[in-house]
Amino acid sequence: MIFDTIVAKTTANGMSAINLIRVSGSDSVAIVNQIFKGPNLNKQKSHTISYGHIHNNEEIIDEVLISIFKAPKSFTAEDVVEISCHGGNFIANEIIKLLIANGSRLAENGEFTKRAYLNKRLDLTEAESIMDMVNAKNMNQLKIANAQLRGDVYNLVESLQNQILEIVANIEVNIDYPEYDDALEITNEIIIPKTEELIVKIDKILREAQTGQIIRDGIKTVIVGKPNVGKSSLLNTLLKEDKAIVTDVSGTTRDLIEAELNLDGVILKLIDTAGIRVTDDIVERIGINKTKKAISEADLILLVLDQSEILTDMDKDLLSLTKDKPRILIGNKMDLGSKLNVIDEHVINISAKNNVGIDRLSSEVKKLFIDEKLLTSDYTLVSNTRHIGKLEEVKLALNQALKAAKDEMPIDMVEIDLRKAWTSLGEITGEFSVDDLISNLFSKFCLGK
Ligand SMILES: Nc1nc2c(ncn2[C@@H]2O[C@H](COP(=O)(O)OP(=O)(O)OP(=O)(O)O)[C@@H](O)[C@H]2O)c(=O)[nH]1
Ligand SMILES: [Mg+2]
Repeated sequence: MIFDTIVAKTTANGMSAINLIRVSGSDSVAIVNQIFKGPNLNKQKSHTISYGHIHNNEEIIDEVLISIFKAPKSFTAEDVVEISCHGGNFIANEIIKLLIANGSRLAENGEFTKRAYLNKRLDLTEAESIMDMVNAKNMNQLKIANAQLRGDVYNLVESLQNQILEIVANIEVNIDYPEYDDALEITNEIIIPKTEELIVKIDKILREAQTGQIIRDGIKTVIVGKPNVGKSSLLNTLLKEDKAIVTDVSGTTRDLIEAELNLDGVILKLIDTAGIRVTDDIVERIGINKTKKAISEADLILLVLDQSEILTDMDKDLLSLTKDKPRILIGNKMDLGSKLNVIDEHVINISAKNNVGIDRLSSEVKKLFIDEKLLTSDYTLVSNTRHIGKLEEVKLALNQALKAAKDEMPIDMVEIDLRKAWTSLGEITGEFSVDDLISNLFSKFCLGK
């Protein structure tokens, strides 16, 4: 595909030693050459670097290095020129202005990656993984992003698509070429076990995706409890910093306090909340409402109780408010004794103030959310919410195909649902056109000879 030539600064704004400006499109080399004093760029080979200066006909703007990547061996699969200039926004902006004046246009957000996709250099999952790589904050996140960039999700989806295609192709051949007796006559009896097998596979991928998603996006963890029980102290101890104000006055925390914690490669998105109680204070009441909303949106609740007191009505309310959520009960202030009366749920005893028992809490969180086997394996983890949503659609369509087959519906009715499953899979990678399906389909058979 031929597109116009686009330009953007690829490094972040602000002060730095170097900036990188990327130009992509069939005119990129010629455009840069017009504002470059140095070797003639039009004559340079691909994957070479040239030294020289960018000028505006009157002044030298900067001393630069120019890297040339000729199509298709470039990030976008088009001719790409990268200008390494000096840092600071002024120089980069001047160079970009010159590039625009000479025939390129400012790229939109993500447009280089979009071109890589449109030029079939990357599939959608690989394109999406680039953002995940940039955002990665630990090794596990990076591992997932790398696997996706390597094409692991693509391969997984393609293999599922092929299994469906085989059935669909066979059905089509049965219908269109009844005289072609080399092709297996597909019946509902054959479709049922094949579809069941696919559903089992997708279920497994979806189960593993939960871990993938947690590694990618973190666990939204809300610390709740009655006032003064030590919620903010727990936040601070977990973070190893004095993030939240701690006092012995009930109602110290009024607003939500958010922080991120890396727990051995698993991100906890921690939220400290206002202690819940009945109050006339308007600010505190708003805080308490926010706490309730945070509870409803949480992946995990850390419900803090006070070991030094017996269970109060407020504790009981909180126990019932959070009963349908994944939660961990924490008995804080264990240094002050254990008066907490029986709860028939496991309570982890800690002292937030004295940093005791925090390891036990960490391992409980991991036990609840992380399948250790998955963390250490190289298994492809589907982790992107969009991919998971599409896989749910695939599962639904396959279940409909299975039901139709079991109800002994005509085979072309079953095929409709199978095609739907195939298309939803294709939407994950961006390869879902019916034309592709048809040409794939017939390439599997040596028909028309
Ligand atoms: N003895 C003891 N005191 C603690 C412990 N953890 C917290 N405290 C004390 O309990 C008091 C309240 O602590 P906070 O962390 O502010 O409690 P909170 O739950 O955030 O309170 P609100 O924000 O008012 O809802 C402070 O005086 C802390 O020093 C502990 O493990 N042992
Ligand atoms: Mg607090």
